[in-house]
Amino acid sequence: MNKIFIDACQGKDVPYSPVWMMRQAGRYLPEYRAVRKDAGDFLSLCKNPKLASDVTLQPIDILDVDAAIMFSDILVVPLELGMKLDFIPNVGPVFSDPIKSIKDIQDFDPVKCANNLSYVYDMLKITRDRLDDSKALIGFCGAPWTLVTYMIEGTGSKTYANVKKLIYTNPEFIHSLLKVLTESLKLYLEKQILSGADAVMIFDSWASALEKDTYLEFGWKYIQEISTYIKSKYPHIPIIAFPKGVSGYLEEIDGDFDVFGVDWSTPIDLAHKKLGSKYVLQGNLEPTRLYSKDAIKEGVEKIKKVMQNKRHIFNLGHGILPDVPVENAKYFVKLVQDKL
Ligand code: 1CP
Repeated sequence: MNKIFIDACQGKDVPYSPVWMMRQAGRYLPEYRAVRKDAGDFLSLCKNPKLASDVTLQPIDILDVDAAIMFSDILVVPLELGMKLDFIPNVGPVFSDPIKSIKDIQDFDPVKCANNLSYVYDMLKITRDRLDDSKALIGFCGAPWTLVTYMIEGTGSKTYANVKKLIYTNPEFIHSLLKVLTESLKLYLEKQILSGADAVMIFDSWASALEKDTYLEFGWKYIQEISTYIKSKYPHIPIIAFPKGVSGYLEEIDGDFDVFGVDWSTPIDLAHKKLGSKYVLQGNLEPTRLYSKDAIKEGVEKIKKVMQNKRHIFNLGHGILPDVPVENAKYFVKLVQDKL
């Protein structure tokens, strides 16, 4: 059966722009909070294929979105390269032993890392079996640059001072780390595809932390390398790239991918003008609009006016926030699907 999401990724005509939300399986859903409690903690949930599959499917059952995104986190890759990771409630991810020098990465092995992530592949296999044929299953990874920020800063950062200091004082070291990650991510996405992912997305959430030329060299270049590898082997699998915060130089964004994820700070008409003929666009409702139905309606109409249901996938411009009313998330999905 045709999946409207995959058709849209491939630029085909579809009855409406398919819709899903970044972080759609998450804390705003009481059903998610219940399963996470059963699992014990966030990482145990990620490592439990059956429970991770259950939460992957929750937004399909509750919201009727057009695609499920596998439940996991971008940081399982550094975890399986051998770093110690904790998710601390109300704080977020913490690497207690962040990377400081080349000797900290000597034992990183991309093949071992990709093999260690078998719990993700098991979850994808179960989920693809359980998911209706009309719905797509999205796999994902974090981009090398965004992963490096966590691996060096140890946690989320406001200034990225440690990692940026290394970019300007020891660029070879940062490139060595980016290269190990790039090799790991190629194999990781490939194994996700072989386990049932119908499309894959690369999240570069902290692209905006770098100035343009530095981002192109330390960030975008590695996304291009991963996309080219995947496209050359799996040309039918759509790739979504989401470099967040690059609106000042959209015309320099180029690569072997199908869909460009537009973040909420990028005007959709600007993205449409600069990239709309080259890539299908995904996005970009401002996530806090989900607090108000009027704001949702106004935001959706603005986007529809520019995109005209062509070469477009509806999504938020970043992740859904934990205190958004489920009712409003449902309203957003139904409004886009013309099912109100
Ligand atoms: O308490 C909890 O239950 C943990 C909250 C949580 C959840 C639900 C985290 C911790 N990760 C996730 C799941 C997750 N993370 C998904 C699941 C699929 C879905 O979208 O439904 C995805 C795709 C991610 C990706 C992710 N993790 C990104 C990239 C996307 C983005 O939002 O920018 C990033 C930067 C992370 C790191 C991370 N993991 C968790 C948190 C709180 C964070 C961000 C911390 C920070 O702001 O630095």
